[in-house]
Amino acid sequence: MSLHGIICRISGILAHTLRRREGTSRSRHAERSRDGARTIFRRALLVLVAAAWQPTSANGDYDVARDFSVSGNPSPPWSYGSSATLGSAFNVYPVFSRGSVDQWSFGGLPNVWHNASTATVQQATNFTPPGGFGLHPGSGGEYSVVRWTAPADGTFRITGYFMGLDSSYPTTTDVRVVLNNNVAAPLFSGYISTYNQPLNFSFDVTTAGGDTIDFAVGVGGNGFFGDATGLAALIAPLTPPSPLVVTNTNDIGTGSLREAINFLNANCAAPTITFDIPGTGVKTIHPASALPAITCSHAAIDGYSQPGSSKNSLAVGDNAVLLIELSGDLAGVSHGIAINTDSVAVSGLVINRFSGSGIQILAPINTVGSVALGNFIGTDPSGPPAWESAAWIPATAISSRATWATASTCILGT
Ligand SMILES: [Ca+2]
Repeated sequence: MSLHGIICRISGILAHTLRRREGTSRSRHAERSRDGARTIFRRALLVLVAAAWQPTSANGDYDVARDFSVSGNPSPPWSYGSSATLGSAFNVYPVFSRGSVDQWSFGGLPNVWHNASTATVQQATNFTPPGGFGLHPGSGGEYSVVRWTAPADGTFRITGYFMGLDSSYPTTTDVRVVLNNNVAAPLFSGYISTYNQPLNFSFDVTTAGGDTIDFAVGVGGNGFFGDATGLAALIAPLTPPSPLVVTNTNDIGTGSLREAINFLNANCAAPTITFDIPGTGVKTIHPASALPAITCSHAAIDGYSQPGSSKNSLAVGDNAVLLIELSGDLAGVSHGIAINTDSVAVSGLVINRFSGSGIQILAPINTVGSVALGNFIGTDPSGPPAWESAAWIPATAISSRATWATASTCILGT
């Protein structure tokens, strides 16, 4: 084949294949859009609910007010208690009482409480909103503390606020969020000197199982005077990035394409590799050796998942934006993407400079069903025609051992 031969073809059969696949893709896209809308709605609802201090359903997170225990203390992962000074021994409240609010204490102050009703509860000059949680320090300067003990290793996003509940004085307290009693370097510290004005906090914490996070309220600079303090705290696990998402251009390691292919081959139940590499412009991956062959049937590598990418929308010509480039300049004797199974889709990639094929089928002859859609193979990311004089065109762009659908794939040097 001529090195200057250009194939940008859409055959009837292949276009039919593309329409079928894109039809499926549109359906999936619609599903994703609906799922996205549902997720946004749920998050918005959660924010509204949290802001109103209303209980929410458990979904793997922890909410100091929603999870309030009326049956025991500790009530893992939460425990309610006090320390004589900030960071000193934590003593669990043994006494539960139920009045206009539910509370744990030693029989007086300090204490913690929860308003389980749907109305604001007034106690003297203190107002606890519906569903609200509060802490009051002791007359001897004791801190009132609610402690969360990490049930397992993990990374969590902790959001919420302290808020003065005393409408008259108003509330005057010092507040802390402390990891493992490290009071010298609290996760958060502040001072309350207002009524009904939230003092917000938000941070991410990586914990080992058994680590403690204390939310502590002291009497403030003016002593035991006007100290009712509300607390909203949501501790939500952060989902680690999927190993199938390529997040950098490294050759090896977490977030690399090589690691994603290895994970894909070991976990064929979820076989789509996507890209989310930070920053704008083309992201070029330079494998230092051959990438592992794909061995999962129905796997996919979707270069169009990279933010900013877009598929060709023209019937003639090509306006696709491809931002993931796979360059074989450092790969030695190697193909770009090697496939040793059936029914693999490769789309949205620029593949060039490999000594072998851009995409190579290793599966037996006549293995049916693999698809290459919207790739530039043997070109630079600008596609035709700028790459025509490039000197690094592979001898074979796509091997032909299997049946291929190559709709909208531009190939140089086949
Ligand atoms: Ca005070």
